[in-house]
Amino acid sequence: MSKVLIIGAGGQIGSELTYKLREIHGSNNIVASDINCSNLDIVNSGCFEILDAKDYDAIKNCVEKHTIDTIYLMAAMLSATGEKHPMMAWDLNMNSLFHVLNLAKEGFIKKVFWPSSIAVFGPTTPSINTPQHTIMEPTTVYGITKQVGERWCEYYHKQYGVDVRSIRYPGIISWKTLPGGGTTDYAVEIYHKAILDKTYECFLSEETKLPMMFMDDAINATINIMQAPSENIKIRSSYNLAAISFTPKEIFESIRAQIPDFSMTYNPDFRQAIADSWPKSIDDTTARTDWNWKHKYNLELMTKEMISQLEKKYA
Ligand code: AKB
Repeated sequence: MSKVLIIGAGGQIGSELTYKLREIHGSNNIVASDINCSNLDIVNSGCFEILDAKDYDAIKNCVEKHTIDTIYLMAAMLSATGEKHPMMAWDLNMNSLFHVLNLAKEGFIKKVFWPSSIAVFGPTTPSINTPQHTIMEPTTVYGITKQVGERWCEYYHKQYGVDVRSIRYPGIISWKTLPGGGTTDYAVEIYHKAILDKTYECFLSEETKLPMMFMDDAINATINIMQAPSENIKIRSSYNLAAISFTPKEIFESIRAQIPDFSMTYNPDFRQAIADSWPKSIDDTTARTDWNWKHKYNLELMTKEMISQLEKKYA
């Protein structure tokens, strides 16, 4: 039985991955970790360790203590926060990746999942149906760390046989844990505000189309790529992954179909330039062919699920 360490288990995707992997493999086989964690569900529903993703020795000790063979490295500084703290973003995003890749190279662990992002693309990338292989000139620090990280993942696979697997996540929408510091965060905040205040001021302009995905699809993709036979994983940098693309106006309209008195205003800030540099839609044919990726949620289904879950949460 595989023993898994999740680094960054308190975050938006890390927390849901922890719940799902504990459900599949049993709580005893999943060690959740984070630098701090206010999510008591994660801390109390199985083994939890305080762990700084920048500290190689601390990760190695944790791997040895729990005889870990697989790491999901979910800790990262996202696009908007990264622009405010460029060197901290570089330090966290790159060093954590090197630590985990080196543990695999040195034989301490067998398998690694590391998320990349649509942020690897930039203003010179074809923005509609962005291909798997294309121009990549990211303009954010976060995007640069993800692009460089992809190159290192491929290098460690080719040179040292490291079994590392990766997905370029679009914006992820979920109701359990809030995202922090991303450009796509508006598409989560909007649902909370629609229910709590019936009004939302959006930090992107109304026609800014971005690739997005509901959390359940993102978690399925993550688990599926990790379960796929190694020979099916032909791309060892990172796979394009797509589900839905929409603008702030379109998500607003999908919410208003269910909450008729919801209103929205637009006040774009520095995150507009980041969003403008990213693709509007992604071609993920390679992931669909290589490891059978399929998404389930469209905008309407996702909005129904978000509103129904948040209405229960805030009742
Ligand atoms: C962000 O907005 O920075 C992230 C991402 C697209 O990787 N959600």
